[in-house]
Amino acid sequence: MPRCSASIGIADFRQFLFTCLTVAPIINAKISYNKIERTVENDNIGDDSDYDLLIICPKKFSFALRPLVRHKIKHNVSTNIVTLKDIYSQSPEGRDDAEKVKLFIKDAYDNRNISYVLLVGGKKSQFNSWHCPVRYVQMGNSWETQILSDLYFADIYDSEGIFSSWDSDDDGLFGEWIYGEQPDDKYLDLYPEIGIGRLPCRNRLEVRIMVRKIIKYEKSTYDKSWFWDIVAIAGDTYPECYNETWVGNEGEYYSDLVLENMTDFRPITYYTSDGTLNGWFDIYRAINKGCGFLYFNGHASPRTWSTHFTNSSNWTKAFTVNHIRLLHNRNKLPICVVGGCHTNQFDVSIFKAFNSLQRWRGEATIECWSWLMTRKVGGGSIATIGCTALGFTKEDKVSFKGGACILEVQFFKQYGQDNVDIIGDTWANAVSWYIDTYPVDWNQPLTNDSWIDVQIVQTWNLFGDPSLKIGGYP
Ligand SMILES: [Ca+2]
Ligand SMILES: [Ca+2]
Ligand SMILES: [Ca+2]
Repeated sequence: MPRCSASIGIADFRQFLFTCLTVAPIINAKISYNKIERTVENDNIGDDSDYDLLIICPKKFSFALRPLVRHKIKHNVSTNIVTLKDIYSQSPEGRDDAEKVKLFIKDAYDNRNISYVLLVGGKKSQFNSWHCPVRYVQMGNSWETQILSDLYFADIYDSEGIFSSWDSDDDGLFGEWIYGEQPDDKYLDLYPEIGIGRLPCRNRLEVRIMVRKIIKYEKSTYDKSWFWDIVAIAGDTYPECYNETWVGNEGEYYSDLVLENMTDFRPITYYTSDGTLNGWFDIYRAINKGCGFLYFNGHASPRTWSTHFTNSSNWTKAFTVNHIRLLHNRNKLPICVVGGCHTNQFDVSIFKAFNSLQRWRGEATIECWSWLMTRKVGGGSIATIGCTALGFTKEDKVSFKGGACILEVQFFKQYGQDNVDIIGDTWANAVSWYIDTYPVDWNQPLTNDSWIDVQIVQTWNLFGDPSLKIGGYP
């Protein structure tokens, strides 16, 4: 049972009305901008210079990103913005826009030695087209036929040094592997060569919000006392009353592992087992106090997160997009890692309210849970990592080993124990560790364990700047 909670929470239609009525006033009331300088600097790197961070965006967003470029350069992260129009003219051999982008990233990796790529662009408003290309992989199962994967853009080469197209049968469909069958596309490398993050912005306003948040975070977070707090929110993810092998409070078990790896931090737990987690209000209060890290382990949909009380079919009161809109932790912004399905499913749309199944699944929302958390004005997070699709755990595997939870724990180990403090590296190292530890058998005859391991890394998306210095600059 993947960690999905589509049926929980407040009625979607109520949310539709709520968002229509409130989202615009909230934005207007709380944001104020420094006037953007009209002097356009030449941000572009010389013809043969190396650089660290490649920002890919449509032309309409490039001006709003210039303050971020200047900030990055000031902190010795050499940065280059390239517009999609330029990419399409320079990588015409790609079979579709996403492959053109990936080939351009490959070229920048080969010739400019880049370490990070930031994709800026999500859906065009609520419509079914994109500001910046996405890759859907065809990992079909009974819930969803295809899933969004930004790992595609980061896995440039396979182990033989050959371009990793994720389309081994060359039919223009990528990462094809229907659950329960043999894969059509085999031997995807999956190891990222670079750190990748996306800001799925739908308009210039969201670009400006994120540029402002990132600059402020990197400039003002260093050595602040609130940064040294880590908040973990969990319960009994899989109640034993449903299955006798689901012993104990799984969410709390993995949260404890996370906290053990964050030895320099003050642990703050909200657990159902000790009565500290009952519902959204506990979470709302905890986030508003400000913390450096925020970890959820439970069940979710694109618009809600919840978990179970110990060995109970009852849910905690869901923490939904409506509650995120009310957060006011201001500049005390955590790195947020979410255990649960679909929180990073950024192809949601309010128009999905017309489809009862999509509405039930929580896809009828203006923006997904994790993107709202990240782009929230006046609070929320600075970066959010979670699943774009179903988030499978060891409970879904015949081997009863691995799963998304242990990948999440590894992210915290990479930072807390191994001091990997650029978030794109922390993300990439965790993904690589997972594939090392649970190697994919592309010819697995009997179980779907390898299918699950592939999906786990493919869906694990970072919303945020991959070159973000966790904890800010001194
Ligand atoms: Ca294919
Ligand atoms: Ca690779
Ligand atoms: Ca359990």
